Amino acid sequence: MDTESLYKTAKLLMTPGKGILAADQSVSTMNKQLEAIGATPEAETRRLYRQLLFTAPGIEKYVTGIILYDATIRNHTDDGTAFVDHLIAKGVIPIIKVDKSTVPFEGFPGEVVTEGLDGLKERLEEYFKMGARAAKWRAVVNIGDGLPTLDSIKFNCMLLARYARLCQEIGLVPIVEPEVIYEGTHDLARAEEVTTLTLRTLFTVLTQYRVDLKATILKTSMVLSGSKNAKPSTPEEVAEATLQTLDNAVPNSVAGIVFLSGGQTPEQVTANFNAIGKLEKESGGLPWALAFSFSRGIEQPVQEVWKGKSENVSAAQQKLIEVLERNCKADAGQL
Ligand code: 5MM
Repeated sequence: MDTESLYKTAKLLMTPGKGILAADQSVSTMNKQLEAIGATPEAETRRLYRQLLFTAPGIEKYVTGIILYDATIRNHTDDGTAFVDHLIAKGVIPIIKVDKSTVPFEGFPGEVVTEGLDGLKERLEEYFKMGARAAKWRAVVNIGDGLPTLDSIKFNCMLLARYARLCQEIGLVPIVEPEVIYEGTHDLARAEEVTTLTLRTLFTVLTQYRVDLKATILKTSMVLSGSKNAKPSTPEEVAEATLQTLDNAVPNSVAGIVFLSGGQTPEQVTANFNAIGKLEKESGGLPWALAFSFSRGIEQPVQEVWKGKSENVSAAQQKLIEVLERNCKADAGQL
Protein backbone atom coordinates (compact mmCIF):
# COMPACT_ATOMS: atom_id res chain seq x y z
CA MET A 1 0.00 0.00 0.00
CA ASP A 2 1.52 3.34 -1.11
CA THR A 3 0.29 5.40 1.83
CA GLU A 4 2.15 8.58 0.85
CA SER A 5 0.39 8.76 -2.55
CA LEU A 6 -2.97 8.06 -0.89
CA TYR A 7 -2.43 10.87 1.65
CA LYS A 8 -1.41 13.21 -1.16
CA THR A 9 -4.55 12.42 -3.19
CA ALA A 10 -6.79 12.78 -0.13
CA LYS A 11 -5.23 16.15 0.66
CA LEU A 12 -5.70 17.34 -2.93
CA LEU A 13 -9.35 16.23 -2.89
CA MET A 14 -9.88 18.27 0.28
CA THR A 15 -8.18 21.45 -1.03
CA PRO A 16 -9.83 24.31 0.90
CA GLY A 17 -12.39 26.39 -0.99
CA LYS A 18 -13.31 23.67 -3.49
CA GLY A 19 -15.70 20.71 -3.56
CA ILE A 20 -16.37 17.44 -5.37
CA LEU A 21 -19.01 17.13 -8.08
CA ALA A 22 -20.99 13.85 -7.99
CA ALA A 23 -21.79 13.06 -11.64
CA ASP A 24 -22.12 9.33 -11.01
CA GLN A 25 -25.80 8.76 -11.74
CA SER A 26 -26.45 5.23 -12.93
CA VAL A 27 -28.09 4.82 -16.35
CA SER A 28 -31.58 4.50 -14.84
CA THR A 29 -31.22 7.55 -12.57
CA MET A 30 -29.73 9.64 -15.37
CA ASN A 31 -32.52 8.59 -17.73
CA LYS A 32 -35.18 9.66 -15.21
CA GLN A 33 -33.47 13.04 -14.89
CA LEU A 34 -33.33 13.40 -18.68
CA GLU A 35 -36.99 12.50 -19.06
CA ALA A 36 -37.88 15.12 -16.42
CA ILE A 37 -36.40 17.87 -18.65
CA GLY A 38 -37.89 16.48 -21.86
CA ALA A 39 -34.61 15.06 -23.23
CA THR A 40 -34.26 11.68 -24.92
CA PRO A 41 -33.02 9.05 -22.44
CA GLU A 42 -30.31 7.45 -24.55
CA ALA A 43 -26.53 6.88 -24.45
CA GLU A 44 -25.64 9.84 -26.69
CA THR A 45 -27.72 12.28 -24.59
CA ARG A 46 -26.01 11.00 -21.45
CA ARG A 47 -22.59 11.53 -23.10
CA LEU A 48 -23.51 15.04 -24.23
CA TYR A 49 -24.71 15.89 -20.72
CA ARG A 50 -21.45 14.72 -19.10
CA GLN A 51 -19.48 16.59 -21.77
CA LEU A 52 -21.40 19.76 -20.91
CA LEU A 53 -20.42 19.38 -17.24
CA PHE A 54 -16.78 18.43 -17.70
CA THR A 55 -15.97 21.04 -20.36
CA ALA A 56 -17.59 23.93 -18.50
CA PRO A 57 -14.97 26.72 -18.68
CA GLY A 58 -13.30 27.21 -15.29
CA ILE A 59 -14.86 24.20 -13.54
CA GLU A 60 -11.41 23.34 -12.11
CA LYS A 61 -11.52 26.50 -9.98
CA TYR A 62 -14.38 25.02 -7.96
CA VAL A 63 -13.92 21.24 -7.92
CA THR A 64 -11.00 19.05 -6.91
CA GLY A 65 -12.57 15.88 -8.25
CA ILE A 66 -15.58 14.52 -10.14
CA ILE A 67 -17.29 11.22 -9.36
CA LEU A 68 -17.98 9.20 -12.52
CA TYR A 69 -20.10 6.17 -13.37
CA ASP A 70 -18.57 3.14 -15.11
CA ALA A 71 -19.98 4.03 -18.57
CA THR A 72 -18.77 7.64 -18.16
CA ILE A 73 -15.18 6.80 -17.26
CA ARG A 74 -15.07 4.85 -20.57
CA ASN A 75 -16.58 7.73 -22.56
CA HIS A 76 -15.08 10.72 -24.40
CA THR A 77 -15.63 14.26 -25.65
CA ASP A 78 -16.70 15.07 -29.25
CA ASP A 79 -13.07 15.13 -30.40
CA GLY A 80 -12.42 11.65 -28.99
CA THR A 81 -10.50 12.72 -25.85
CA ALA A 82 -11.28 10.35 -23.00
CA PHE A 83 -13.24 12.17 -20.28
CA VAL A 84 -10.65 11.00 -17.73
CA ASP A 85 -7.78 12.51 -19.76
CA HIS A 86 -9.71 15.74 -20.21
CA LEU A 87 -10.25 16.00 -16.43
CA ILE A 88 -6.66 15.10 -15.55
CA ALA A 89 -5.40 17.76 -18.00
CA LYS A 90 -7.51 20.30 -16.08
CA GLY A 91 -6.11 19.15 -12.73
CA VAL A 92 -9.41 17.51 -11.72
CA ILE A 93 -9.12 14.10 -10.06
CA PRO A 94 -11.30 11.37 -11.63
CA ILE A 95 -13.24 9.45 -8.98
CA ILE A 96 -15.20 6.30 -9.78
CA LYS A 97 -18.41 5.03 -8.19
CA VAL A 98 -17.78 1.31 -7.68
CA ASP A 99 -20.85 0.05 -5.83
CA LYS A 100 -23.54 -1.64 -7.90
CA SER A 101 -26.44 0.00 -6.08
CA THR A 102 -28.74 -1.40 -3.41
CA VAL A 103 -31.08 -4.42 -3.27
CA PRO A 104 -33.61 -5.42 -0.60
CA PHE A 105 -31.91 -7.03 2.43
CA GLU A 106 -33.66 -10.37 2.92
CA GLY A 107 -34.79 -10.85 6.53
CA PHE A 108 -34.67 -7.09 7.15
CA PRO A 109 -37.94 -5.60 5.83
CA GLY A 110 -37.54 -1.96 4.77
CA GLU A 111 -33.74 -2.15 4.67
CA VAL A 112 -31.30 -2.50 1.78
CA VAL A 113 -27.81 -3.80 1.22
CA THR A 114 -25.25 -2.51 -1.28
CA GLU A 115 -23.87 -4.89 -3.92
CA GLY A 116 -20.57 -4.76 -5.80
CA LEU A 117 -17.85 -6.72 -4.01
CA ASP A 118 -17.67 -9.54 -6.59
CA GLY A 119 -14.72 -8.92 -8.92
CA LEU A 120 -14.08 -5.56 -7.24
CA LYS A 121 -10.29 -5.94 -7.02
CA GLU A 122 -9.99 -6.40 -10.80
CA ARG A 123 -12.37 -3.50 -11.48
CA LEU A 124 -10.37 -1.22 -9.16
CA GLU A 125 -7.13 -2.18 -10.90
CA GLU A 126 -8.67 -1.31 -14.26
CA TYR A 127 -10.01 2.04 -13.00
CA PHE A 128 -6.60 2.89 -11.53
CA LYS A 129 -4.95 2.19 -14.90
CA MET A 130 -7.52 4.43 -16.59
CA GLY A 131 -6.53 7.31 -14.28
CA ALA A 132 -8.98 7.20 -11.36
CA ARG A 133 -7.37 8.01 -8.00
CA ALA A 134 -10.38 7.71 -5.68
CA ALA A 135 -13.51 5.55 -5.52
CA LYS A 136 -16.92 5.85 -3.89
CA TRP A 137 -19.32 3.31 -2.37
CA ARG A 138 -22.79 4.26 -1.09
CA ALA A 139 -24.66 2.44 1.68
CA VAL A 140 -28.23 3.38 2.54
CA VAL A 141 -29.75 3.68 6.02
CA ASN A 142 -33.52 4.18 6.17
CA ILE A 143 -35.26 5.70 9.19
CA GLY A 144 -38.75 4.39 10.01
CA ASP A 145 -40.77 2.35 12.48
CA GLY A 146 -38.16 0.12 14.15
CA LEU A 147 -35.61 1.13 11.51
CA PRO A 148 -32.74 1.06 11.11
CA THR A 149 -31.62 -2.17 12.78
CA LEU A 150 -28.10 -2.26 14.19
CA ASP A 151 -27.47 -5.54 12.36
CA SER A 152 -28.22 -3.97 9.00
CA ILE A 153 -25.98 -0.97 9.75
CA LYS A 154 -23.15 -3.29 10.82
CA PHE A 155 -23.45 -5.47 7.72
CA ASN A 156 -23.38 -2.46 5.39
CA CYS A 157 -20.37 -1.07 7.28
CA MET A 158 -18.51 -4.35 6.80
CA LEU A 159 -19.08 -4.10 3.06
CA LEU A 160 -17.80 -0.52 3.16
CA ALA A 161 -14.71 -1.71 5.07
CA ARG A 162 -13.93 -4.47 2.56
CA TYR A 163 -14.28 -2.03 -0.36
CA ALA A 164 -12.26 0.71 1.40
CA ARG A 165 -9.34 -1.55 2.27
CA LEU A 166 -9.23 -2.96 -1.28
CA CYS A 167 -9.17 0.59 -2.68
CA GLN A 168 -6.22 1.54 -0.49
CA GLU A 169 -4.33 -1.60 -1.50
CA ILE A 170 -4.66 -0.55 -5.15
CA GLY A 171 -3.92 3.17 -4.70
CA LEU A 172 -7.42 4.65 -4.69
CA VAL A 173 -8.67 6.88 -1.86
CA PRO A 174 -11.97 5.44 -0.60
CA ILE A 175 -14.89 7.84 -0.19
CA VAL A 176 -17.21 6.02 2.19
CA GLU A 177 -20.82 7.14 1.90
CA PRO A 178 -23.29 5.85 4.48
CA GLU A 179 -26.34 7.88 3.41
CA VAL A 180 -28.95 8.33 6.15
CA ILE A 181 -32.06 8.90 4.07
CA TYR A 182 -33.81 12.28 4.39
CA GLU A 183 -37.20 10.98 3.25
CA GLY A 184 -39.49 10.21 6.18
CA THR A 185 -41.47 11.66 9.07
CA HIS A 186 -38.67 11.47 11.67
CA ASP A 187 -37.65 14.52 13.67
CA LEU A 188 -34.25 16.16 14.00
CA ALA A 189 -33.36 14.33 17.23
CA ARG A 190 -34.02 10.95 15.59
CA ALA A 191 -31.93 11.92 12.55
CA GLU A 192 -29.08 12.84 14.88
CA GLU A 193 -29.40 9.61 16.85
CA VAL A 194 -29.37 7.42 13.71
CA THR A 195 -26.53 9.33 12.02
CA THR A 196 -24.42 9.17 15.18
CA LEU A 197 -25.01 5.41 15.51
CA THR A 198 -24.24 4.85 11.82
CA LEU A 199 -21.00 6.85 11.85
CA ARG A 200 -19.77 5.38 15.14
CA THR A 201 -20.43 1.88 13.82
CA LEU A 202 -18.75 2.72 10.52
CA PHE A 203 -15.52 3.94 12.09
CA THR A 204 -15.37 1.04 14.56
CA VAL A 205 -15.72 -1.44 11.68
CA LEU A 206 -13.30 0.41 9.36
CA THR A 207 -10.69 0.41 12.11
CA GLN A 208 -11.34 -3.27 12.91
CA TYR A 209 -10.76 -4.19 9.25
CA ARG A 210 -7.54 -2.12 9.06
CA VAL A 211 -8.65 0.73 6.84
CA ASP A 212 -6.28 3.71 7.10
CA LEU A 213 -8.56 6.55 8.16
CA LYS A 214 -5.92 9.13 7.22
CA ALA A 215 -6.44 7.99 3.62
CA THR A 216 -10.26 7.87 3.82
CA ILE A 217 -12.87 10.55 3.06
CA LEU A 218 -16.32 10.41 4.62
CA LYS A 219 -19.29 11.39 2.46
CA THR A 220 -22.18 11.98 4.84
CA SER A 221 -25.73 13.26 5.01
CA MET A 222 -26.45 16.52 6.81
CA VAL A 223 -28.50 16.00 9.96
CA LEU A 224 -32.03 17.35 9.56
CA SER A 225 -35.65 16.40 10.27
CA GLY A 226 -37.27 14.12 7.68
CA SER A 227 -38.76 15.43 4.43
CA LYS A 228 -42.30 14.69 5.71
CA ASN A 229 -41.81 15.95 9.28
CA ALA A 230 -44.18 18.80 10.22
CA LYS A 231 -41.26 20.87 11.52
CA PRO A 232 -38.58 21.42 8.87
CA SER A 233 -35.16 22.10 10.43
CA THR A 234 -33.77 25.62 10.07
CA PRO A 235 -30.25 26.02 8.64
CA GLU A 236 -28.97 26.92 12.13
CA GLU A 237 -30.51 23.74 13.58
CA VAL A 238 -29.03 21.65 10.74
CA ALA A 239 -25.59 23.18 11.30
CA GLU A 240 -25.66 22.60 15.04
CA ALA A 241 -26.95 19.01 14.82
CA THR A 242 -24.57 18.12 11.98
CA LEU A 243 -21.41 19.44 13.62
CA GLN A 244 -22.41 17.91 16.97
CA THR A 245 -22.92 14.53 15.27
CA LEU A 246 -19.57 14.70 13.48
CA ASP A 247 -17.87 15.72 16.72
CA ASN A 248 -19.43 12.76 18.53
CA ALA A 249 -18.80 10.13 15.89
CA VAL A 250 -15.93 10.90 13.50
CA PRO A 251 -12.29 10.29 14.51
CA ASN A 252 -9.99 13.29 14.04
CA SER A 253 -7.70 11.23 11.81
CA VAL A 254 -10.22 11.03 8.92
CA ALA A 255 -8.80 12.85 5.86
CA GLY A 256 -11.89 14.95 5.25
CA ILE A 257 -15.68 15.10 5.24
CA VAL A 258 -17.90 15.91 2.27
CA PHE A 259 -21.67 16.28 2.24
CA LEU A 260 -24.24 14.76 -0.11
CA SER A 261 -27.42 16.70 -0.92
CA GLY A 262 -29.78 13.77 -0.41
CA GLY A 263 -32.90 15.13 -2.11
CA GLN A 264 -32.87 18.54 -0.43
CA THR A 265 -33.65 21.30 -2.92
CA PRO A 266 -30.56 23.09 -4.31
CA GLU A 267 -31.50 26.27 -2.38
CA GLN A 268 -32.10 24.40 0.87
CA VAL A 269 -28.87 22.39 0.73
CA THR A 270 -26.76 25.48 -0.03
CA ALA A 271 -28.42 27.43 2.83
CA ASN A 272 -27.73 24.53 5.20
CA PHE A 273 -24.16 24.19 3.96
CA ASN A 274 -23.63 27.94 4.48
CA ALA A 275 -24.90 27.67 8.07
CA ILE A 276 -22.44 24.80 8.64
CA GLY A 277 -19.64 26.96 7.20
CA LYS A 278 -20.59 29.84 9.52
CA LEU A 279 -20.73 27.65 12.60
CA GLU A 280 -17.41 26.06 11.67
CA LYS A 281 -15.83 29.53 11.59
CA GLU A 282 -17.41 30.52 14.91
CA SER A 283 -16.15 27.33 16.53
CA GLY A 284 -12.58 28.31 15.65
CA GLY A 285 -11.98 25.37 13.30
CA LEU A 286 -12.60 21.63 13.19
CA PRO A 287 -10.26 18.61 13.05
CA TRP A 288 -11.25 17.89 9.44
CA ALA A 289 -11.71 19.90 6.25
CA LEU A 290 -15.37 20.05 5.13
CA ALA A 291 -16.59 20.34 1.53
CA PHE A 292 -19.61 19.65 -0.70
CA SER A 293 -20.09 16.59 -2.88
CA PHE A 294 -23.60 17.20 -4.18
CA SER A 295 -25.15 15.65 -7.26
CA ARG A 296 -28.80 16.73 -7.46
CA GLY A 297 -28.03 19.83 -5.32
CA ILE A 298 -25.76 21.12 -8.08
CA GLU A 299 -27.01 19.50 -11.26
CA GLN A 300 -30.77 20.03 -11.07
CA PRO A 301 -30.57 23.77 -11.92
CA VAL A 302 -28.10 22.96 -14.74
CA GLN A 303 -30.41 20.35 -16.25
CA GLU A 304 -33.35 22.77 -16.08
CA VAL A 305 -31.44 25.33 -18.15
CA TRP A 306 -30.04 22.76 -20.61
CA LYS A 307 -33.29 20.83 -21.36
CA GLY A 308 -31.28 18.52 -23.65
CA LYS A 309 -30.86 21.26 -26.32
CA SER A 310 -27.51 22.10 -27.95
CA GLU A 311 -28.39 25.82 -28.10
CA ASN A 312 -28.61 25.86 -24.27
CA VAL A 313 -25.20 24.27 -23.57
CA SER A 314 -23.36 27.52 -22.91
CA ALA A 315 -26.11 28.88 -20.62
CA ALA A 316 -26.22 25.57 -18.74
CA GLN A 317 -22.43 25.68 -18.26
CA GLN A 318 -22.73 29.21 -16.90
CA LYS A 319 -25.40 27.98 -14.49
CA LEU A 320 -23.11 25.16 -13.36
CA ILE A 321 -20.30 27.61 -12.60
CA GLU A 322 -22.74 29.92 -10.80
CA VAL A 323 -24.05 27.10 -8.57
CA LEU A 324 -20.53 25.81 -7.87
CA GLU A 325 -19.35 29.30 -6.96
CA ARG A 326 -22.28 29.75 -4.56
CA ASN A 327 -21.48 26.46 -2.86
CA CYS A 328 -17.80 27.39 -2.53
CA LYS A 329 -18.92 30.63 -0.84
CA ALA A 330 -21.29 28.63 1.37
CA ASP A 331 -18.36 26.40 2.35
CA ALA A 332 -16.76 29.48 3.88
CA GLY A 333 -20.08 30.60 5.40
CA GLN A 334 -19.99 33.65 3.16
CA LEU A 335 -23.51 33.80 1.73
C1 5MM B 1 -27.14 10.79 -8.10
O1 5MM B 1 -26.89 9.91 -7.05
C2 5MM B 1 -25.69 9.18 -7.19
C3 5MM B 1 -25.89 7.89 -7.89
O2 5MM B 1 -27.03 7.23 -7.46
P1 5MM B 1 -27.66 6.04 -8.39
O3 5MM B 1 -26.67 4.91 -8.39
O4 5MM B 1 -28.93 5.71 -7.70
O5 5MM B 1 -27.87 6.62 -9.72
C4 5MM B 1 -25.08 9.03 -5.79
O6 5MM B 1 -24.05 8.11 -5.72
C5 5MM B 1 -24.58 10.38 -5.37
O7 5MM B 1 -23.23 10.54 -5.67
C6 5MM B 1 -24.69 10.61 -3.89
O8 5MM B 1 -25.65 9.85 -3.29
C7 5MM B 1 -24.96 12.08 -3.62
O9 5MM B 1 -25.94 12.53 -4.50
P2 5MM B 1 -27.00 13.62 -4.03
O10 5MM B 1 -27.92 13.73 -5.20
O11 5MM B 1 -27.63 13.08 -2.80
O12 5MM B 1 -26.19 14.87 -3.75
